[in-house]
Amino acid sequence: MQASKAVRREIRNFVGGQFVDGGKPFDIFDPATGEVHATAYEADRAIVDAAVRAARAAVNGEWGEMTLSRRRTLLMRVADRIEERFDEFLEAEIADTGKPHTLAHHLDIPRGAANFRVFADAIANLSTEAFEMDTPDGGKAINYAVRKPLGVVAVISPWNLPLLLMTWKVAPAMACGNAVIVKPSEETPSTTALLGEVMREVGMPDGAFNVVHGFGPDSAGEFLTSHPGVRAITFTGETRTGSAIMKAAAPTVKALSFELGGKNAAIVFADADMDAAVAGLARAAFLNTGQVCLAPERIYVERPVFDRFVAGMKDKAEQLKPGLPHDQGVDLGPVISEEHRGKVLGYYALAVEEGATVITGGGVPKLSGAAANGYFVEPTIWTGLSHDARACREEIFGPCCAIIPFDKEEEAIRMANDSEYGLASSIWTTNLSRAHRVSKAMEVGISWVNCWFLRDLRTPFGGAKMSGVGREGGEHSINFYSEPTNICIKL
Ligand code: NAD
Ligand code: 6OD
Repeated sequence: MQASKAVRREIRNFVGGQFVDGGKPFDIFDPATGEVHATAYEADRAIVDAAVRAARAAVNGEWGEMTLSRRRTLLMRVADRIEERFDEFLEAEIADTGKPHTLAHHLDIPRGAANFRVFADAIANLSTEAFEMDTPDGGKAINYAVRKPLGVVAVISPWNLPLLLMTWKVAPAMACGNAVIVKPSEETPSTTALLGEVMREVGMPDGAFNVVHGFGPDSAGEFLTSHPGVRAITFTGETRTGSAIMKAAAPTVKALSFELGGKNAAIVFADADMDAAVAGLARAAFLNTGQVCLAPERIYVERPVFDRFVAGMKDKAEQLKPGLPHDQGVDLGPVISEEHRGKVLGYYALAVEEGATVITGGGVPKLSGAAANGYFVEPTIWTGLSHDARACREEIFGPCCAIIPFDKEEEAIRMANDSEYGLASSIWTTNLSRAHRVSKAMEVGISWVNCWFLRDLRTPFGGAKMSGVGREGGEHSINFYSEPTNICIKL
């Protein structure tokens, strides 16, 4: 599935182990150039219905009856095959997102493979509970639980880390024996389509993995999330989309796991290793052009080191080189779309209206050649914003951050927690007691200390408040994608 300028990639729905014809074509843009590089086909209700039927048949058929060891072997083969076709996945991800080659090479594609290995292992190594009990007649009974898949699981994924975030849900769902139907983001369908090819190549039973393409409301997303044949929805995306999905899922009472938006805070104490804090938080704020749900868009810095920290961040931001994904030294890609660039630039203007001092950036970089029409924005740093400004409260999802001084630990904690979101925080200090105390006080799902986005896939991952519902990772994923049946045997 090589992209080329002459031949546009065709991305069809994948149902019951086959790429099927049908659906309305729509364009997929390369954000680094603004050019159309592929055509995808929007699944209508009939295609979504067929996907649900195929998934149900898989659960009731070969896939549902398969031994755990065979299931694990197949999932390991999926991981192997992603690695064998590494360059194709890499180029597909780059074409859809415009992200730098080095980033996709080191993060997105390896994590796609790792997700399958981790959950193939997790499902084999988890026990279920057992209790021996006394019975009223003076005898005994034994209770034990067996895990069963939920059935048909819908996976709705976003555009920022397409393969990574989609496989983060698909792998545990399939490890538990569910059949999945993925609806990837309409902006980034290519690596999900490639995964369909991989599923066929490894001999995955038909219907265990399906893909429907399209949009959210009145399209494949809504048809899937409101479908009575779907038992569970696992979703990553914006909080307001999560809210719409929750409504669609309510009439048929589906299980839900939601990883939603964030407005993450970082706190830098004066005793922190300042070089490490600057390097770590510049990476956190600007990686993937700020389009990481965990990125700190608010950084609270203890006043004695404020100026030094701001100067360090400015330096790092100005060293970033925007450009085409394969160009030498490029480490800043575009944002995902013209529309998203408009939103980010709108916040750049708003921050100024709200009284920000622009330390660096604030606009669009001047690029030449093919990148001139790409959706680039400058990495941007603000000071002087009130913690209450909209630019400090609303998720922007671009390469930007506000840096705000504080004097007391309690003040930093209060400002960090003063948000409707609660996804992640990043605390920088060399004082171990403070690291623990402040991390524990954060109203978030994940708090990193002297690091950011350091992931052990066995740990709980998810958001507090409006950043999510539930936890995934390791046994937390297995617990969501399976349900125990208790068996009570009177002895
Ligand atoms: P989005 O919510 O716009 O879209 C996500 C997916 O939902 C897409 O596939 C989209 O087509 C689908 N969708 C949209 N409306 C729908 C509807 N009514 N019914 C069913 N499906 C629908 O999100 P996005 O713009 O793709 O991604 C960016 C957002 O995702 C940011 O808010 C970011 O914080 C969040 N995010 C969160 C995490 C996390 O782990 N918490 C991870 C990555 C991204
Ligand atoms: O690393 C992960 O498992 C994960 N879910 C990361 C989310 C990143 C958000 O953009």
